[in-house]
Amino acid sequence: MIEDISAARDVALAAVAGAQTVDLLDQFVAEHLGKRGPLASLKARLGALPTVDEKKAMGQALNEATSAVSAAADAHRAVLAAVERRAQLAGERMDLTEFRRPPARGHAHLVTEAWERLEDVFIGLGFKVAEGPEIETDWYNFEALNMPPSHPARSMWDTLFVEHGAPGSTVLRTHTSPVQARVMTTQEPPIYVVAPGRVFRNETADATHMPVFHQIEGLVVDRGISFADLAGTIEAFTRAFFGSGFTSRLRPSFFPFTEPSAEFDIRRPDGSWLELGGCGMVHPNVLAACGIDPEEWGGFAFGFGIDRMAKEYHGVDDLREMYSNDVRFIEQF
Ligand code: FA5
Repeated sequence: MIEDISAARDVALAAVAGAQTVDLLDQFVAEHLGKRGPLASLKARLGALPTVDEKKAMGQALNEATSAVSAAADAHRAVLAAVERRAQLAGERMDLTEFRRPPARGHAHLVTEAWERLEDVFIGLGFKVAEGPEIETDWYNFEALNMPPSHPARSMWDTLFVEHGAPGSTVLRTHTSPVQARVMTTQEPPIYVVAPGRVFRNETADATHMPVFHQIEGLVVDRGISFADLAGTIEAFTRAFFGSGFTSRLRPSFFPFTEPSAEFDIRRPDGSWLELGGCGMVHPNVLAACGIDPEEWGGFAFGFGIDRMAKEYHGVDDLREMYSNDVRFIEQF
């Protein structure tokens, strides 16, 4: 009988070891260790054994065989369960690579970036930042700047009027120069300010003109200020903003609020010139209109286009591109 028990145990162990799934394993365990299994039928034969010792020995052999098969089944079940769990996880895995891409980050508008860099450069040169309203009175936009009503120079700016107050008394500011007057009427010299801001003109958009654009104004009022200070400031700013390969020049020009007046151009490393803005020594009439004694104080002012600077800085061909909001264009910067 002991051989029968060993044989039944070996068959059961082989079946358990060969099971490929937990289900099959359970089925084999039930078959081999169950009530109708080979070990159970051997147990039924115990009663027929002649001696108590034999019954005891065979009973013990049967128990050991059953325990061995159970232990082998438990061990194999743990292995199969782990394999099945891994397969299940692999099957349920979701492809989340799309979400692992870093989210696309935007950036400030090219003009805003230029505006902020300009402020940084001028703050580095010792200037403070001032601002004024976009809707201005005729007085600040023109009259304080040495352009009395019906002065012909007013036609230098294609003015947009706002229906407010007396006809023609309120305008969308055509330049940032009114901030000069706002600063001079509220601050005591010495004054060193820049005033970046949005300005408006009744102009048709083209490659170098927008009806809404941005300027930065500079104003210095102090004792003993000369034209050389103006030229030096423009040169220092040009190199700080564009780099040392760039330089500047001044050409005689006319603005009612500066005397003498000039336009300034930036020379690119390839030798070509870009017209950037106007400048000059603050006109004594402007100082006087703002309550500053022109006998004691003098100064210079300048104003130039931020949009054109940003266009130049980034090598953009057409100002209108910068306002098209076309992602294919924006993503290049
Ligand atoms: C003025 O506006 C004067 N206020 C500048 C000034 C300030 C002179 C202080 C003296 C003292 P002007 O109209 O030329 O000047 O404009 C100055 C700059 O603004 C131009 O050189 C150009 O760079 C920019 N600009 C003018 N019109 C436009 C436009 N439609 N679109 C984009 N940029 C423009």
